[in-house]
Amino acid sequence: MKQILMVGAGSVGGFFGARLAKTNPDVSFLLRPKTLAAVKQNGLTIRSAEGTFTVRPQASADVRELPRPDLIVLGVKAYDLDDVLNQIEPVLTEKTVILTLQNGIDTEDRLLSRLQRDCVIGGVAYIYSKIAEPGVIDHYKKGAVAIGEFMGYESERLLQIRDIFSAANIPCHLSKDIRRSKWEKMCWNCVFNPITVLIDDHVARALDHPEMTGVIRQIVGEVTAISAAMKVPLPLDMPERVVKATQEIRDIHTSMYDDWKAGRRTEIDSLNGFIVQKGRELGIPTPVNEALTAMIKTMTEKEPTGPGRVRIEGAVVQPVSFDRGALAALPAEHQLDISTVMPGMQGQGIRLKGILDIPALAIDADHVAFHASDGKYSACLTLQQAKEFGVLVYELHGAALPDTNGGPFRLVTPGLGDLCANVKGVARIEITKGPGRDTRQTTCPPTL
Ligand SMILES: Nc1nc2c(c(=O)[nH]1)N[C@H]1C(S)=C(S)[C@@H](COP(=O)(O)O)O[C@H]1N2
Ligand SMILES: [Mo]
Repeated sequence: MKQILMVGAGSVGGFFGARLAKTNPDVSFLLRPKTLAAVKQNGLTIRSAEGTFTVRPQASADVRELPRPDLIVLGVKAYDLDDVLNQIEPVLTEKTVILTLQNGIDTEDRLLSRLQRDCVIGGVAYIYSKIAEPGVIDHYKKGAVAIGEFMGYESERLLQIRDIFSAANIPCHLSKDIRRSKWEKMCWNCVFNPITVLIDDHVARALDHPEMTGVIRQIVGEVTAISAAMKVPLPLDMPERVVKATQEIRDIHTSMYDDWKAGRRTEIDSLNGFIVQKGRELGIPTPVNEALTAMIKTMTEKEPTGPGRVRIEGAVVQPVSFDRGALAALPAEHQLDISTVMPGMQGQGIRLKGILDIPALAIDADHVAFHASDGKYSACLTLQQAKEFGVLVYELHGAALPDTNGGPFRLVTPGLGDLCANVKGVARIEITKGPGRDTRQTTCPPTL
């Protein structure tokens, strides 16, 4: 096993990969374009109390440009697995070994079922590190791995991987039951990842609150019920073990916390969400994990945006957004058959009164500006004019208003006379105090 390919240079892949590359010239990296550019320019840097260093390994966004690997180490998020498999497929041979270091339980099974070959070594990473910026990892605590064959024996290839890690001074424990090691870490992850996000604080804050003890017990109880049903029984005192293991890393946050703060997607679907999904399949109730999954997803998933939505923002207590379905669901009294104002057009509009009354407006808000999605065109009316005359057209012949007609949302103001405002492709409705932006020109007054 000579050539090693590290996939990803995040908090896990970056740290272990750099440590390996420091002493081993045969380590190369498969990276995403943004990270690749940073690593090509400045190398990959680990900042750590144990010593800061930079390596300049071979790296590419295309695996075919790198030496064909004997060992592939996956240090990417569980949700990137399918993507990564597509990328590495071209260089896989009968002998390539894949070591997985990601969180979650089903990575290895997904790999095996897709590749149909005994090529996977299970791994667990114990580390506390963060991406400071692309190509720069801050390392705070730990930095060890446990690896194991799923059948439990000490194979030749397992010992070779152990030697590779040992040569790089990375503590590498050989696990006789790697599935169990993964489930043990899963217990910890399912407790502290979501809780650190919900309390917006480090793990000790949760650990020290007396009422959390029961919650921790329930979360771990559900996780161990699932693991037992999946033939990995864990000890009865697992909740106490989780608490005990946390006492020595009291000050840390978690990867979910860091992902949330950095605006990245979290691994909730592979952690608590996985427990919930398996619980459904197996008929085992997992109410606490279900609540955590729902809350984390609601908190961390971005409000949907994009061409099919219009958002009311600015001087409002809380911005709101709508898609076509939400507009169609508003009360009939606000709906308008647009053939009544635009003869010959079979379509549907919503009176602005119906949507401007939904958000709580700032007390002294008095104007509203309608911005086109290209950011170039906008019209501003007083709130009163908008409520009296404004209509947002959102449907033509029962389908979304096409772009060619100024869709998906077009402001018209029938009856407003010379002041008429007409904006194609409205994406933002901005409530303002005093007149807002208006780019209309008098040389070609809008029609209607
Ligand atoms: N987003 C956007 N909306 C707009 C404009 C524009 O340039 N951008 N021009 C306005 C003017 S001056 C006219 S006459 C009408 C033209 O609409 P039409 O392209 O459907 O004929 O759109 C109005 N709304
Ligand atoms: Mo116009």
